[in-house]
Amino acid sequence: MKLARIVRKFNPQCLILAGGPDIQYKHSDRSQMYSMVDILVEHDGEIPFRKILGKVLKGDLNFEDIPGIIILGKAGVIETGKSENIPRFTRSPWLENKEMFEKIAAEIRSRNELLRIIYETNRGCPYSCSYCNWGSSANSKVRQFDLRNILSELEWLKTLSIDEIMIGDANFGILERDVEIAKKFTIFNENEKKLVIILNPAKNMDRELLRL
Ligand code: B12
Ligand code: SF4
Repeated sequence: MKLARIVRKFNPQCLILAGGPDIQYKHSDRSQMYSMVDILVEHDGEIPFRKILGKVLKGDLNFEDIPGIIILGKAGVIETGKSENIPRFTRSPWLENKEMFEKIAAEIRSRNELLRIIYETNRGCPYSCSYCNWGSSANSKVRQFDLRNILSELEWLKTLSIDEIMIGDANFGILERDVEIAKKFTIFNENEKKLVIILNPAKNMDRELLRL
């Protein structure tokens, strides 16, 4: 928010968006807390963010018809209803943007820094811990990323000689197919470098975790 305040100071016309798990979307004081922000994007960002950019490109600054956002304007707070989430992740942002990631990886390696990525195989969580916006109703279904894409992505990531993969899933191991994904990770053993994998295992699943 500090950064948003600085941007606002030097460019009062700049459209400022915020999103992600750290925002307190339902806070009674949200318009004050985020007074330097124009729009809060709750839940998944892919669809609303693209729609917002599409409108900006056309010079249309009325965002009230984009579902799932909270507009913090001078006229007050406008909530635009249930957000639009991608129901099944059939596309691969990694493979579709291979060249860009390969360029970034080469740059990081040229600085002798570690190559670390955050990697999702599914999104959502069926539990409802009160402090966490993942267990909220909009994100309570576990939505899977396409298994064929995952297997191809791991083959490609192996060629990048990644140092660390942080699995972003809330509960890796919750799906039967996660065993197949875990097995696929063994291809990284063929690399000279040791790959570090960080994961949050599914709850109450000691036996399944041992299988992984
Ligand atoms: C990787 C990770 C970390 C890494 C981050 C590394 C990095 N450089 O980014 C590390 C280990 C540092 C970390 C630390 C912490 N984390 Co963490 N982390 C995660 C994890 C596993 C993955 C995040 C991720 O990249 N997801 C994948 C992306 C695609 O999803 P996303 O971030 O949600 O983004 C989507 C939308 O939220 C939205 N969006 C996000 N940002 C924005 C911004 C804009 C402008 C827009 C329009 C949209 C948008 O669009 C994206 C696409 O849909 C999540 C769990 C999870 N799976 O999300 C927990 C999670 C976010 N962390 C959590 C917590 C509690 C923490 C810590 C506070 C832990 C602690 N006690 O220290 C710290 C806080 C660090 C900080 N300064 O904020 C909680 C948040 C709970 C909540 N607020 O509801 C989560 C949800 C895990 C959990 N259930 O406990 N974390
Ligand atoms: S199990 Fe983890 S991700 Fe799921 S609701 Fe609880 S804290 Fe959030």
